[in-house]
Amino acid sequence: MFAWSSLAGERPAVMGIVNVTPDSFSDGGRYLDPDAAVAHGLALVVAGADVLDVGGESTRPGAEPVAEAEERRRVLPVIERLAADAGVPVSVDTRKASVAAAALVAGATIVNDVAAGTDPEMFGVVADAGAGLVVMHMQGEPVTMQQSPHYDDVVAEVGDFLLARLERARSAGVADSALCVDPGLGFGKTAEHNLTLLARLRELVARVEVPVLVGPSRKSFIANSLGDDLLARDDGTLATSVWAVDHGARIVRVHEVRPIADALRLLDVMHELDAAAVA
Ligand code: PMM
Repeated sequence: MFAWSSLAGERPAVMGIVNVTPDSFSDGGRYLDPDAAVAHGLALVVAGADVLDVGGESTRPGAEPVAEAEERRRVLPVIERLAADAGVPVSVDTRKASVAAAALVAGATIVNDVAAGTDPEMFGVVADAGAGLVVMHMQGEPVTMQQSPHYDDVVAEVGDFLLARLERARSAGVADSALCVDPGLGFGKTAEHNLTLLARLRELVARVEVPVLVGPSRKSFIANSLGDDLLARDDGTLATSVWAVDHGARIVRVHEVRPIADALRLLDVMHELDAAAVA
């Protein structure tokens, strides 16, 4: 039985991204070869990743869906080897219950579902395997989600959605300790919506009562504030990751693990000193 509390205990956890895709927006094509993907995953663990997230379908804005057989072909060999050798839990980033089921057999212990159980079999597959689950918010579909995202109150609406999907996951038999939610930065949201979700993250954390994961890594809302080059996107990823953890997030999903893991360790030390000074 996977439980999020087992990942890093009191410490926030870093989820390292292993995209086995030709077209992800920041690392598409780099790790399409299984050997390269496995080597990258192992390097992320050395850099401080507490969990690895392996995905075979890009969900960047405008991305076309990937056929099931192709998605399996991309992720299964990588998951099998990382589950055997990485020494940390492996998660599969998929919207398809059949891919999730095969990945769980191959050794994954978490399903990261950016479609939050839109596939009607998904939550049952997770429950049967005793796997962990990330339930993420998305408005629309990757192909069209950035065309004109609209919310009256983005924090309230994302929270309502996540609570409803959590209820469905529980009804399907997923244990409370296996549940985690994600506001879905960049998934059907303007730059302002993403920044508002981060600014008011504590409200979401207080409402959902399960660990919150955030994925700011290299997303365009960062470029919107800091300018569009990869270095600025990594700087912004660091700032938003530290902010998110300081405002209640338990897990951050990132491409460049070492600076984030280091920054979060330092943040922890400062919080301990702060608590000791107050006591
Ligand atoms: N972002 C991407 C893909 N999967 N999963 C979760 N839970 N949260 C995210 O923010 C998220 C995700 C975007 O693509 P990437 O893999 O290139 O970062």
